[in-house]
Amino acid sequence: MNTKFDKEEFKQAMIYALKSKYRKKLEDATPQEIFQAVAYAVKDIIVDEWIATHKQYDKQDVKLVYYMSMEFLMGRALGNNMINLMAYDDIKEALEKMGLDLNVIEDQEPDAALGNGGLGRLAACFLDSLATLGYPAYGCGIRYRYGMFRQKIENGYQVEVPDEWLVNGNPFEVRRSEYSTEVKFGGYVEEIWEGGRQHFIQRGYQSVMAVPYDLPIVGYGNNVVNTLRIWDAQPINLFNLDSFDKGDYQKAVEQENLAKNICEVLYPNDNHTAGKELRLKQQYFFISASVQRAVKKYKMHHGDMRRFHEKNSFQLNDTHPTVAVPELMRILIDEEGLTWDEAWEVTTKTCAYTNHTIMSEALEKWPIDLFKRLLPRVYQIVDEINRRFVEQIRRMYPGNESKVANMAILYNGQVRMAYMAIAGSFSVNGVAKLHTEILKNQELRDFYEMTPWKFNNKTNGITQRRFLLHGNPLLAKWVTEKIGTDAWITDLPKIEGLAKFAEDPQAQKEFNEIKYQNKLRLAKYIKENNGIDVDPNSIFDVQVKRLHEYKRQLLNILHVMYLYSRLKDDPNLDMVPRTFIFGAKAAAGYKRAKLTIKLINSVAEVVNNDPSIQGKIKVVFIEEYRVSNAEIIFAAADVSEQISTASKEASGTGNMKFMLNGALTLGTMDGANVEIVEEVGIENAFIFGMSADEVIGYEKNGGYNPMDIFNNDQTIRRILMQLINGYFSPQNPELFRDIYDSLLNTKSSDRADTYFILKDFWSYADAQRRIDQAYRNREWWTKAAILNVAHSGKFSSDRTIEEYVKDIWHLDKIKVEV
Ligand code: 26Q
Repeated sequence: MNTKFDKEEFKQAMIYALKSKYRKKLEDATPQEIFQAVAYAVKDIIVDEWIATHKQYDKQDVKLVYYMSMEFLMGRALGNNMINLMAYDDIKEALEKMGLDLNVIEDQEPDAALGNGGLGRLAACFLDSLATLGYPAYGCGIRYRYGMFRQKIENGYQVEVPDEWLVNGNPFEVRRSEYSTEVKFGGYVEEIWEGGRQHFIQRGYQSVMAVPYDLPIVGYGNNVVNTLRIWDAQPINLFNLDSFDKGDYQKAVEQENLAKNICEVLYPNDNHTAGKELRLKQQYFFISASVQRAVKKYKMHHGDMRRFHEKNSFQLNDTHPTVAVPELMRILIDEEGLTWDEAWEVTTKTCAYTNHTIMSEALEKWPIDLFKRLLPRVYQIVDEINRRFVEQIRRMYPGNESKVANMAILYNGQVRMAYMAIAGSFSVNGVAKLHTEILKNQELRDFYEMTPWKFNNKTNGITQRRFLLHGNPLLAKWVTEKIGTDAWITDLPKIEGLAKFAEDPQAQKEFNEIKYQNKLRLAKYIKENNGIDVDPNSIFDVQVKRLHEYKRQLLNILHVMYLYSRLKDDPNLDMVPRTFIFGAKAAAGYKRAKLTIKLINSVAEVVNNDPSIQGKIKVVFIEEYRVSNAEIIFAAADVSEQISTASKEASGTGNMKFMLNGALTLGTMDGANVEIVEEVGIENAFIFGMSADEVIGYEKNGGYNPMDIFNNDQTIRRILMQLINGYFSPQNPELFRDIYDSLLNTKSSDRADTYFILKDFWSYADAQRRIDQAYRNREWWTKAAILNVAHSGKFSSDRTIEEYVKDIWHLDKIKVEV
């Protein structure tokens, strides 16, 4: 687009949108209406490239990747689309001329929060990179009516509020009813012989109509626009049928309810399965629709279904879309007439699986009864996949039934989705080096032994276009000036050119001024949203991510309590003022996580209002952490807290966003932190705590006894006692008892301190002390911060996508001229 932006044309497009959509003149439009008008004008530019891209796919008869995911955490689209059209500054100016402020307009857009956390945001970054690199791709997902709940903090507690992101309509989406397709649930399977072969017919089912909505995914400056296709469910209208009788009436109402429920809401669990029937319905719904469409599209230009995999890859984003394996089998066998062996060959050359977790509570298992009742024909296929897979295990390990127990897809009355994903895929990947090693050597060891060639690593990445160019415009501009090129926008390793300025006094001064401006921007946000004054000269120490015990927000806040106790003992304690910033949503049913939010807010309440500590510590809990405010938060951070129990965080991607914005990592040797340290040097990070091997070693021996620490360590004892003596909750001294118990196991039968918080406490406190010392030497700190930015090149999702393409998808780039 770049060259031919026409301000006057853009203005006319806006005015026309206001007129036709709202019957209004510019001067009478509300901010929301103006946002909509700007979005329509931008969409107008996009659509030409969108059409051209798809014409080019057909012309080149390209291979496609379908990125199948229950989650796409897209955030806001307007700013990102303008950036990728290379029209951001032009549009900003055009709007200024009309007396309009682009920032205010962007703030009118609700986040598209169709995801929980890392897994969903990764999918969004991948779409951005795929389009920017010019690879033919579809994202396939669900158009949830309510995305991730919005978080309110009331009296220190999280309250969940429905996310009505579609109330004003979504200006970028295009409803494609011509691609609607039926998805069937329940009933029974009738087997008949006809034409010398067996046929399987699903009868007595309920069905819904899957209707796709397409969202444009704009590549950066290359005229490529890919598609995120999200499916909505609509009732199939039985009321219109002629054979209207009582039975049909019942069925019609039931089908209407089924359709209403399926896409209603995103499950707000991160790294935890709920095992709810509706969730399985959601999975089959979007997978069946997506696979049906992929097959139909292929058949438009190709005759031989046995070569389907030559033109299509399905990437399964965790186990959530695994039903794609038996669904593709079903279509190939029942509808396309392939033999089992032919269909299996195609399926296992089409599907590839990405694992995002080793947490056992996140492994998806479905009761066989439920699976069979909901998906009777698909279940028959799963049963046969399992029968053949078990046969293969027995051939390979004769007499070794423990191998069958360890690997069977159907076991103990359950369908083990991860095992089905592995059996049905030609590629299985982890998301960071350490994570992939743990999969191969621990969690999925038997599978690795059987089929080592399937396993590979793809270290995660993030898009610098959103998290630097859009989120931190000051730093982005500075980087371009310093290294003399904006090539880093599509080639992040170029940012290495900053390294030579790390010790340059002038560059340091400029860098610090930018960080300071970004801290002011965040301080203003915090003042407006939390009513708390924070000191932009203090160290901004940030932990933002989903709330989960393994991520150890508790370790962070216990350390704040410890620091506070030291300041109470000695108000003149020499320390650099610190602002501890938290942001986290807890799954609605995760009691302990929600109590941890309350604890953070209770500590904040006391600490922030105690004049005796002279403002040396402030604690801020940012309400409603999401993609749009994340951009502001990363830009302002000095310290990036990445403190998961080693081995538990598959990768982490927030860690990369902080690094790119010049924060120093305070972290364990977990997930991608290991590779961050490899790139930036251990001397430019603050590393602490047990290693993954140590943690796994303890776990194999039943854990450790935190009572030994509690009994022998006065300081730790004093802090923990504050959880049960009302120090931070005078009205209810017992309030935090559950957290205390989780660490010491005085009541429950669970193991105590499963996440090694007390065991890592002093190592963490020492790392925090080193940070306090290091920050006093501003030349050193600034140098380390600049080096973090300079060495973040590896962590672009562009690099990750190139690796997926080379090792797994084998796509060709397209070129689009408009
Ligand atoms: C499963 C079944 C039923 C309901 C919910 C779920 C569910 C939903 C979301 C299970 C897991 C998730 C999300 C997992 C996730 O976000 N994992 C993160 O993935 C990132 C991208 O690879 C990694 O960087 C993180 O380390 C990992 O925690």
